[in-house]
Amino acid sequence: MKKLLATSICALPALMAMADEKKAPNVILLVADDLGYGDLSCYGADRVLTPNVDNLAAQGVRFTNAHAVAATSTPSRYSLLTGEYAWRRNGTDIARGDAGMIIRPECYTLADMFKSEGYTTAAVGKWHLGLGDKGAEQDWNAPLPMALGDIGFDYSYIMAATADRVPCVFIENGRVANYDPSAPIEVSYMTNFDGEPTGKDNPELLYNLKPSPNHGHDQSIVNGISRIGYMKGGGKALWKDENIADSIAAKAVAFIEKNRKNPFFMYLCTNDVHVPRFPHERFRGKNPMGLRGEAIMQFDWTVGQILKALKRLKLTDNTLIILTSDNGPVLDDGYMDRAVELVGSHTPAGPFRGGKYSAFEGGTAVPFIVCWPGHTPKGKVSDALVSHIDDFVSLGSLLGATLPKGTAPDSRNFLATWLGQEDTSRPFVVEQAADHTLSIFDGEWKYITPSNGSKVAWLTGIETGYLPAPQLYNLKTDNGERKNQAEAYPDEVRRLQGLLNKVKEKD
Ligand code: NG6
Ligand code: CA
Repeated sequence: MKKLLATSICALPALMAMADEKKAPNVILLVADDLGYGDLSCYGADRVLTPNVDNLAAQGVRFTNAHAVAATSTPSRYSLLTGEYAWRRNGTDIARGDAGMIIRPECYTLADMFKSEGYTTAAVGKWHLGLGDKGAEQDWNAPLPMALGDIGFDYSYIMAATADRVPCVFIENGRVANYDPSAPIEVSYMTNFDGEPTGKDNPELLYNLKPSPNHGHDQSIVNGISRIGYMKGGGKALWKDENIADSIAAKAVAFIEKNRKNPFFMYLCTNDVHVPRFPHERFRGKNPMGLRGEAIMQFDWTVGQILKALKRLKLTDNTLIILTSDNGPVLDDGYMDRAVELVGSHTPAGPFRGGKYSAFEGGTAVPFIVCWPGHTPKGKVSDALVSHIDDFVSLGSLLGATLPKGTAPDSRNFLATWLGQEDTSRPFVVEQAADHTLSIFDGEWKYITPSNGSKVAWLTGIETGYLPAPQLYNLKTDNGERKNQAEAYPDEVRRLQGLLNKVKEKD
C-alpha cells in the first residue's frame, strides 16, 4: 500500500484518495492468557457468556482450526513476536520473573516492523519474556538497562512475568510504575529475605487466595496471595490482583486515545485467565464456575473496553483486531480457586483432549478471531488451518513491509486467509508441548513424537499426551485423539516424521 504513494506525481491526487481509502489499519493483537478453545460463548461455552468477544466474531472471521506455537506462555509469545519457532532457541521456556530479556535487541521483532512502517507501537499487559540484560541481576529500583524500548516498542506497561510470579509490580517504559522510594524492591528466586513472611510459613496471611498443595506458589505474599519467588518492598507500587484488568484496560485505552491520529500497533495481553484468578469485585458471584468463570467475564469486559474506545474515537473501521490465546486452558494451576469443583458441564478445551502443557490439541488449539470491518466478511467461520507463527509475515504483507534478511524465518504469508478472503490452509502446523515434545498436523493427520515425559502435567490433572511410542491421529474423524493409528498407518507416520525433520533442519 505504501508503494502506491511512490508512483508518478500526475496520478497523485487519485492515488492519494485510493491510498487513503486503503490506508493500512491500526492493529491490535489481543492475547488472552490460558483461555481455552471452549471458553468463549462464540466457541460454544454456555456456562459463561462473552458478548463482547462474540460481537467481534460477528463482525469478522472466527477460526475453528487455529494453533498457538506452544502449549505454554513464553515460547508461544516468543514465536508471535519473532516469527521463529521457540524450540529453535534455548532459554524460551516458562520464564521466571527475574529472567533477562529473552528477545535480544538485535532481533528484528514484530514491533520493529510496525515501527519501521511508521506505526507507534505498544505492549500492554502480560509480558513473560524477560527484562533487563541479565537474569537475576536486575535492579528494580532504577531504569532497567534493557527493556521493551530496545525491541521496537515505543510504549510499554507490562507485568514482568505472570501474576503468580514476583515482582508483583507493573513496569512502565522500563521502570517500576508508581515506584515507591520508601519501599525499595528486592527480588530473588533462590532465597527469602530476612523476616519476610511466606505462604508456606504464614498461611494465616493468605486472606485472598491459598495455594493448592504441592504446586509451589507458597513463597512471598503480596495482597494476601502467595507467589512463586521472593520479593521485598514495593509499597505503593505493588499491584492488587483485583485491579490488574482495570489497569491494563485503562493503559490500553489511553494509548489508543493518544494515538488516534496516527497508525498504531498494540500488543495487548490480558492477565486473565491465568492464575491467581482474582477478578474485580464487580464480577464476583456472577458466574456459576466461580473465579475462573468470572475471570473469563473480566476478559470479555476488557475486550468491551477496547471496542468501546475504538467506537468513541471513530477508529472501529480502521482497526484490525486479532484476538487469541497464548495456549490452552487449565483448571487447577496452583491456587485453591475451586475451578475444578465448579466447572460442571463446561469444557474449557472444547472438543479437544488435554489442555495447557499438552501435546494433545488442547495444548495449542486456541480461539482465533480476526476483525477488520469492511474487509473481513461479517460472521464468517473459517475452518482453514492457521498458526500464530504466520502473524509476522502476514501482517508484514498487509503493511507492504520489507523485512531484513533472516527475519521471522518460520513465518509465512496467509493474510488472505486471516482476513477471511480465502480459505487456504497452512500446509501443516508444528505444536510444542511443555516438555518440548513436537507434533505436526497437516489438517488431517497429526503425528506426536515419542516422549518419556509424565502422562499428567504436574498436579494439574491435564493429560500431556506424552507416550514413548509414536502417535498418529486422524483429526478429521477423531479430533479427541482417542485412537492411535501409528501402527495401522506406518507410511503416514514416516511422511509426517519426514516433514517435521525438514522443518527442523531449516537453518
Ligand atoms: C508453571 C506453574 C503454573 C504457571 C505456569 C506458567 C508450577 C507448579 N506451575 O510452572 O502455575 O505459572 O508455570 O504459565 O509452578 S504460562 O501460561 O505463563 O506459561
Ligand atoms: Ca499462558
